[in-house]
Amino acid sequence: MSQQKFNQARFAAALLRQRQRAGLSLTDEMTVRQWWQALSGALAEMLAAAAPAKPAKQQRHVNYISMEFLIGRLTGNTLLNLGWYDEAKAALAEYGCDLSELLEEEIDPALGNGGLGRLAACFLDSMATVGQSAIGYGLNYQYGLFRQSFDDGRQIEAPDDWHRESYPWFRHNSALDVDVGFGGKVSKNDRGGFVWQPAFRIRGEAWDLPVVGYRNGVTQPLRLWQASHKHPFDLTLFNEGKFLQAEQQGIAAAKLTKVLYPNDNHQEGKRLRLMQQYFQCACSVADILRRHHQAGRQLAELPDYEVIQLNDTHPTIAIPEMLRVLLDEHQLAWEEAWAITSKTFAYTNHTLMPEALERWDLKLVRSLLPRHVMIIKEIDRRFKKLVDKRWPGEAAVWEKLAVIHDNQLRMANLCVVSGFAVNGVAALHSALVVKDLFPEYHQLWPEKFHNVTNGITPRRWLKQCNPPLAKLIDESLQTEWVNNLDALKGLEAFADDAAFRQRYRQIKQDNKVRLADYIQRLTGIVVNPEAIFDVQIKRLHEYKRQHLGLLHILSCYKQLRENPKMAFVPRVFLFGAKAAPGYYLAKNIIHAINKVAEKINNDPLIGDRLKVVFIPDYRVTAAEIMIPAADISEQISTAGYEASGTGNMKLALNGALTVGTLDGANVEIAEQVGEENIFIFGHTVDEVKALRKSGYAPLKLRKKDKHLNAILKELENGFFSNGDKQAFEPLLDSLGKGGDYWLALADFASYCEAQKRAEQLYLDRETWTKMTILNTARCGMFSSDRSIRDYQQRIWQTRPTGSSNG
Ligand code: 26Q
Repeated sequence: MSQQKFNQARFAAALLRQRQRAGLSLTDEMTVRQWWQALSGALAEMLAAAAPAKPAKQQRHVNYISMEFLIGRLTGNTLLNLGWYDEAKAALAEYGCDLSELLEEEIDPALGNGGLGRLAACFLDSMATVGQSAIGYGLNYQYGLFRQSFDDGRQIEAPDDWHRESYPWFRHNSALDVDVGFGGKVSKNDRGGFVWQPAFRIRGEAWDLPVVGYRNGVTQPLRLWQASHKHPFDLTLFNEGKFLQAEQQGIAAAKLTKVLYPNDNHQEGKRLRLMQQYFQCACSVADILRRHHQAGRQLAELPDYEVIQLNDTHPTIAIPEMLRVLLDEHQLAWEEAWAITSKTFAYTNHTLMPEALERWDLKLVRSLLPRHVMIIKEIDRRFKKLVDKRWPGEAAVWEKLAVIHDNQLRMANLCVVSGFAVNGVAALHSALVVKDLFPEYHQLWPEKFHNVTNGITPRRWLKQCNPPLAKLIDESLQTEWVNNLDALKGLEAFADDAAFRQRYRQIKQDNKVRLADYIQRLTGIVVNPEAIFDVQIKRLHEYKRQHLGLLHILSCYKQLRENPKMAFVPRVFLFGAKAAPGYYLAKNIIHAINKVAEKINNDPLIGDRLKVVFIPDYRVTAAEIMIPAADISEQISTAGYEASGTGNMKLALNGALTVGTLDGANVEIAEQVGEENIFIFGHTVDEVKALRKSGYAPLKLRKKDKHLNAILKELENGFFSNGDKQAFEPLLDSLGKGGDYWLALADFASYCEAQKRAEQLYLDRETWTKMTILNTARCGMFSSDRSIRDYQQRIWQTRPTGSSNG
């Protein structure tokens, strides 16, 4: 398909309709926000009228199920992908409206926690762009990820009511409503089959957002399910005079999609979360089968036409749900139902951390989903036969591989056993998935395991967030690169061109000034745009080691105080991070960074040589301002724990140099940009394992290293906390008697050394600029278009034959 042309007359008519619907006939009385509403509503209307894309021949349709889609602002991005930006700008100017001002009105739909949710959004953009027919299935939370503010440096959470009721991009299609059962019991029917009689039902409403491909005429849906009740109001109760109770069933049902759980890489076995998972899966499976039937196809053909990609284990329950529908509603035999299911599902793993691997209490699952537990037991029973044959008499192997163990349901195991493909999200991570997480499964089914290295959409993460750099690339390459990111290779030749370097450097500088303004408006802190902008933006987690960053800052500060005349390249350390509200230690780290920042920023002896800024409420929109302005990208997780990372890719693409460990996709970034254009430090995965095995003792290390000891002392003795010696106790304990599990102290010296190297190089402006240009030029492989093509080749387009089990 080709690009849809902007039709001025249709646009004007749609805009007028939107305004009339909102009762806004007088344009000069409209607020900027109302203009944003009208514009977005008009565009949504025009897109809804467009014909849906048909899958290319021989292409399986992708159903991407994810509990999170961190889409960010939609209006500007959609205009950019449509190629209508300039036309819309001109059309609005006639009403005296400034498009960019209007786009700032959009609130960020924060329907995700971090990397996994943002990846899902990048993938939707890329699937539409490369012509992969797809639908995203998620949940329409009323409250997205909490809003963050600080009180005396401590994180405060507030609900994120993003006003989904009036979000102009939504289209509710009531023809797609689904009813989802919960609880109740299972009985037998007269044909010997099982019948589930749920105790109650909740209605799922389909709320669609359009996903627009880059200038190719493709629009496909992100379908977000929203819970409601069939009869939100009980008229019998109302007529009996029980006015309050009459509304209860509606309120109870709507609770289900009230709020996104704010945990990242940590599972909590909450009943409501499980209900969310099942609700989403049941709605999505019903929708997939509805489309399949509507197309006049047979059930047995399902895997020929559809693939269901599970974004981590959160939607695993879709597997037994598919089996239940096939067995109980379509009366298929187990073998038939299993053959279909096990050729349809594929699973992406995003973490190796034990606390993030989902396990559910079997009793809890049974109380909500009695029939599903029966089905899972049958899967497990049949699978056990296979394991017994392969490892006769080895109880320990079965203990590891069983889907149900110790009255717990292990979601990852269920995915591996029931799906036709499993993939990790970076080369190193995928290798560890095989080696450390699923070695026996790999022996059973080596062909199931794949790597697909993550990617990011260059539409949002370069063209939209960094227009001056995009323009420079346009002018230099004279070719469309944003949907062919390998073309950036052509920039290598310009790295030796002094005039080009000057322009590239100036763009970075302008972006830094823009960020400095933003910081001042937001926090009142004045930063020096000539300083190195050192950026660590990601969820707050011990394994990501924001506290290692903090130790380095403390080290710089101490050295500067002891030796005020020392040669020191001015630095601004920027953080953006939310901690899960129940993650006590993570919140203590935020507090520590903020208190240290306060002291340093107000120290007259330091001036603007050192500043520390913790940007509150980090989210997609903040990332879009910070990333283009970064000089240094902090990717300093303990090796083996960051599955991939995607911020690392966004920053490198925008010309920040990485200071990082050999973890996740950093390894591949180093390969691409070259060892000489990145600052690698710290223990490797194997060294981490060896160090722990040999009995790592952080307290000994601290004793030996006087400087390290001194900076930790200053955290202990109240120097940064108005004399409060307990303020950072949780953090200090974790680094001391807690054993420093994440090896912050073990990597400290090598980290400081890498920082020193970076700093020295920064002084050599021409070399530094050259390195940053080479980073941009060599990041082509991190386009999510490439990731999607890898999924197509390695996973989605294969025709799995035969079932793997039972
Ligand atoms: C699970 C159960 C109950 C409640 C919450 C959760 C939950 C929610 C979110 C568990 C994990 C997450 C998010 C994980 C995540 O974002 N992982 C990141 O995924 C990125 C995309 O692949 C990687 O780049 C990151 O390395 C990885 O940490």
